[in-house]
Amino acid sequence: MLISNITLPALRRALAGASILLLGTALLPSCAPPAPTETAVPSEAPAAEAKPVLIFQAEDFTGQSGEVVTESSGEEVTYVQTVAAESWLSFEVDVPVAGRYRVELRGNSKSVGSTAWIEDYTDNKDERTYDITGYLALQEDAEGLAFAVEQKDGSPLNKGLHRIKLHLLGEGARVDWLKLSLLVEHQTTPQTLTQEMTGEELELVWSDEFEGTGLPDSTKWTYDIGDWGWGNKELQYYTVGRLENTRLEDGNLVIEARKDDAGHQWTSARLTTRGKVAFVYGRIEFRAKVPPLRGNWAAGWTLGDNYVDELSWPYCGEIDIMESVGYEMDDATGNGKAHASIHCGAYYFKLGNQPTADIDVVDMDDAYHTYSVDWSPEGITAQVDGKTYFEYTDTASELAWPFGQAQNLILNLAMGGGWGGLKGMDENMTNQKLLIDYVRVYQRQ
Ligand SMILES: [Ca+2]
Ligand SMILES: [Ca+2]
Repeated sequence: MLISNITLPALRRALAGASILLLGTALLPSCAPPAPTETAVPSEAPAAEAKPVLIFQAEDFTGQSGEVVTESSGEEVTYVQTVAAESWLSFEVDVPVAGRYRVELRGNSKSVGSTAWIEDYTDNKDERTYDITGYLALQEDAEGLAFAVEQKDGSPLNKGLHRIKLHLLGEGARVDWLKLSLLVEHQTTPQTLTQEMTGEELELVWSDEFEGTGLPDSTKWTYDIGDWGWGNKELQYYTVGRLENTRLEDGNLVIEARKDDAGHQWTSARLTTRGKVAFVYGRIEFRAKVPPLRGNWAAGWTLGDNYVDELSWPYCGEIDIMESVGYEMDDATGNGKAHASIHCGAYYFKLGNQPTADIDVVDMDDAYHTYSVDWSPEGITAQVDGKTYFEYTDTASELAWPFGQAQNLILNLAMGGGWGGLKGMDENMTNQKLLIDYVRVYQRQ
């Protein structure tokens, strides 16, 4: 559900008191961003007048690093210009509604190749760095002060106070304003299926066989939207309900990544059961063909239903049933590796100790293989074609075992990013397909 029942005046009242917060796109008629492409709009987008929109004038920053100067142009634009090659401006953002936001930045730079990115929760207790935009390019403009708006979609923001830093990389970066606008309100999940895992006999409790044509079953799946980088500086824009990126075909779910598509470097799709159904325990398995070529990152995994924004992770739990990166696959034979991992508060990358394992898989791209986890109150194991190669059994504490809580299933094909793009991108790669024959969830009685 979205906030279609909240009027602008009601929002203004709700937001009154935030000193540097203005509301309403009508404030900026001359610098509206280009109309979003059809793919950039979630199908359940609220009416424009109902969206919370937060605008921060750059000159209203609450903190800074590096030398910055506030200037005005002849067009009555007041902006901040950096002097050092690396600077940041900080702001306090009081987010009224949890959800996925569009981030827009109006600026330019004296130098070529300048970029900006936004760090969220700069005061977090874990000393983590939460990148919620990936790189926003600042267009070079040596003299003219022709400001341009760059945008990223889908940044996750929980309701409440966020201390953020706008990082500016490059000499002479200029910023007029920063705008956050709600794309999709955070969805809760109405149904949780809790599986018995006490016996040996498998009983099917939920599945999608991906029969038929058109878009996948909307009673089972929703979509994550955007190109905010997903915490990994990934390249793709995840579209919502767009057949080019997600469709049923020949008994499979096809997730297709497409290069130079719809105004984006890459488009692709990320399907989730969030908003439909979540799971506690079970044997979760899917049968798939996984694409080759350097630069892709295919995954079937779970994310805790408690996830709202990056601060939720890894405490909400994550179970990676199968991950594959294209650079590990032999393009000629399709022989590659499947990885299984879990992430939780006690074990994750920042601590350098996340439990993980991999196994060689023959002909991953042309032959179907079955990837599964067996998740019970005693632990989690992972299999390829029934062969167990990963085991996790630390259930001693909430930090080590958030897996008594509901998880959503996610299927996606990413491009680039910290792992997928570790060895660069195959320049000849254009379209990539992850084919999934079915997803099934069983209990054991
Ligand atoms: Ca300004
Ligand atoms: Ca099928």
